[in-house]
Amino acid sequence: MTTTLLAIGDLHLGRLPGGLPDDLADHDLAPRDLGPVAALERVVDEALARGVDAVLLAGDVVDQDNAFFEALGPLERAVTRLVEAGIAVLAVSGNHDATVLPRLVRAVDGFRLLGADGGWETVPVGAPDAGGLLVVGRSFPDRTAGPVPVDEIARMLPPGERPVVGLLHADLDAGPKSPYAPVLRTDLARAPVDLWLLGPIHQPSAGLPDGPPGSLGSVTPLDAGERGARGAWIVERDEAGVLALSRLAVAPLRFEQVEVDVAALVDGAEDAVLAAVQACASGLEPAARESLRALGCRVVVRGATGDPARARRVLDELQPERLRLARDGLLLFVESFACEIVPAIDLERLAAGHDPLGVLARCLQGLERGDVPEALATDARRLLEDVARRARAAGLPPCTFDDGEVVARLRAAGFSLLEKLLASREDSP
Ligand SMILES: [Mn+2]
Repeated sequence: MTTTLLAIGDLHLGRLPGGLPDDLADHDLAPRDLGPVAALERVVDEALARGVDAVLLAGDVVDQDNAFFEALGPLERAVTRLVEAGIAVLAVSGNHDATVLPRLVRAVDGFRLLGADGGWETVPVGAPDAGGLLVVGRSFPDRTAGPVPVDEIARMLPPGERPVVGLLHADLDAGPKSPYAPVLRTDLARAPVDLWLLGPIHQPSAGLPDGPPGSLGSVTPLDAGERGARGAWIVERDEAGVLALSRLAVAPLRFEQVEVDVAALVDGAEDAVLAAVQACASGLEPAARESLRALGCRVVVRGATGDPARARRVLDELQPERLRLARDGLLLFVESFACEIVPAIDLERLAAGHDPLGVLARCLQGLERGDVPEALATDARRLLEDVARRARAAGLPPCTFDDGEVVARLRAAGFSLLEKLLASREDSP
């Protein structure tokens, strides 16, 4: 006998995904078909098809505490189908659903919340001592929660050799003052738990049971910034009691980033963009492709050209509603463009000069090599974060900048300045 679990991270029922084209209806799709409700249906289909022993939900099942009614119908349907098939449904609440999830658990038969009072609670799954395992979890007692009492797990676990799976929504590696259940990964790794299934980080990072505790990630992307594979996870306990974790495709939507060379763009913009999007879709693993109904691509146009202004014009003139492909029930669309076109300039020659152009050219050469002066990177990051803060205050979606993004923006700004300096030099008598 062995035991199989299907686990999901942040689902956020009640939210519709952002970054979708507004002509979805022309392709017989609605935002709801591409969001958490559709992903949950797929989770149930997979759980039934695989005959798993339990479905585990790691918090933020519901987007907001006022989304009771949006969440009730889909959760009731899902839990009823699972429970009728003899599959246990175990959840912990997160910061988003700390008060609504206990109400939903009371309203839906067979739905079980672990550690509703903030204490650890254990549930055996499968036959004890015959291929089963133990799930230990703890919910957010309220919208905020103090540090996770990891040490208590060792004290309350019953003695036995079954593997232990931990289910938790917590602020990973945050300082002790975080109001969202802060916990250190190193402390989680030391606990007598063989595998942690964690929310709320939407970027999935779950890995091998022996590796550092990682996040399950969002089940399906909630905005265009959530790129790459999302989905559910399968936990299998083998005869020897060893746990293995693998991905399970359930997301109806995926966002990716593709690149188009500026030369191809100038030759035939629409064809070049659609070819890149199509190649992205073809490159997906068949298993990842199977649950998908839409794939949205951010198209980055990159490369050097003698006439950057013309290339930018070509890009501006593209009509997004024409950039769609529908193939075998999968809609491919362009979500946004990023322009990283640079002028074809002999940087080496300019860098030999001692004028401002030379200084700028040397700086750009450094950026190309990945050699970024610390002070420049710090200043750029501070400015970008300031812009992001103001955008957030204006109601725009949050954005973050990794090191690569900071360098890309510095590079774009540098080339744009270089272009202007060159143009002004040509203009001067
Ligand atoms: Mn979340």
